[in-house]
Amino acid sequence: HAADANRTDLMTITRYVLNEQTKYPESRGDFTILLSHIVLGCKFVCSCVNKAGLAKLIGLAGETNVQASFSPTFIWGEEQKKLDVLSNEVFIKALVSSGRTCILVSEEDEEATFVEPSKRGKYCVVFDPLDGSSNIDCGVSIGTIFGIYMIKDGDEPKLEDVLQPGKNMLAAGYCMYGSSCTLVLSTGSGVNGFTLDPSLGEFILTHPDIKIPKKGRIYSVNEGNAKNWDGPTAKYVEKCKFPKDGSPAKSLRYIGSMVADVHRTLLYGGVFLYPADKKSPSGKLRVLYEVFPMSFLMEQAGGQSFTGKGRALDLVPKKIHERSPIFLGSYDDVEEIKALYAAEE
Ligand code: AHM
Ligand code: MG
Repeated sequence: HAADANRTDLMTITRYVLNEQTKYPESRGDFTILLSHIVLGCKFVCSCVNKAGLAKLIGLAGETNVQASFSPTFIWGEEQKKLDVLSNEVFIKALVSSGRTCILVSEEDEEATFVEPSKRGKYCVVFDPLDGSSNIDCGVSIGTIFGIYMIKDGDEPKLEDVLQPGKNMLAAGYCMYGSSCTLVLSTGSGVNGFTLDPSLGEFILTHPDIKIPKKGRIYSVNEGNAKNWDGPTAKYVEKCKFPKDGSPAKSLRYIGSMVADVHRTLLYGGVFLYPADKKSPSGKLRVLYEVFPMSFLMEQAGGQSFTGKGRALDLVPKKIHERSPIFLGSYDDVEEIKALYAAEE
């Protein structure tokens, strides 16, 4: 019986990735090791996020015990925002100690980290350790986003190795710290979702082969910026609310955490947009560790991702913290946005 089999035959994320690797006979398990270090970072952050609200209470009562069980830099209580700094440190240390990385780019660090030769491997990891930080204090979902590139064996790592188009990524994913902790991953052959079983401390495959609906009924955007939008964005959102072709109006959902907004878009369909506006002509979201990984996942799930000019994964970033406008989601919905931008030219 399938249900019984599931209970005793657990498909953990490590087992899943090991299976995937058997497709590559030359593989030495390096990717599996790298991923297990990313997973460790996600589990740590998840555990902190789950305690963040409580920590504030305990912090007021007396901080000493709480601090002892965590890194001393984790200042509970007064400064919960420290969570993003702590998350960054945990990821950097886990990635360096994996022995499989050479360049790390984090949203938290102005400069890229070049791993010292004795700990060097061939993977470059770009990541946002804790995205949606304005949502921490009120307990709303936040997440970690990551993308992985590889340098050629034996090459000396240089910044250009991470200034590559998103289509060259080997893998991308995010972990959402929400009502449950969900890790969504693509290694270039589809998208799979894993949920943390806290009693096991393992991510278990719960959403195999995620495909985004071809068309959706939800649009997701910060409408507070509407007065500064360009023509095509304004027209598209107008169309969502007042469709002229007899189709039903779309619902609006906007959390303000990219991971949560994209996760819902992936599962339910629809579009997520962070367009350019007059005040921020390049939008807000960062190419390397926000736009690229999410675009990679969208395409792998059968959706699309567009910048207002072209395919998002074709962008070639010039700087590690570059920004880009982004429109991603269901294939047909993004197609409509593309048509509006094409008509503008
Ligand atoms: P952050 O890196 O400061 O957390 O900002 C990124 C977040 C994304 O998660 C989200 O999509 C976006 O900012 C929301 O921005 P806004 O508040 O302008 O709507
Ligand atoms: Mg961010």
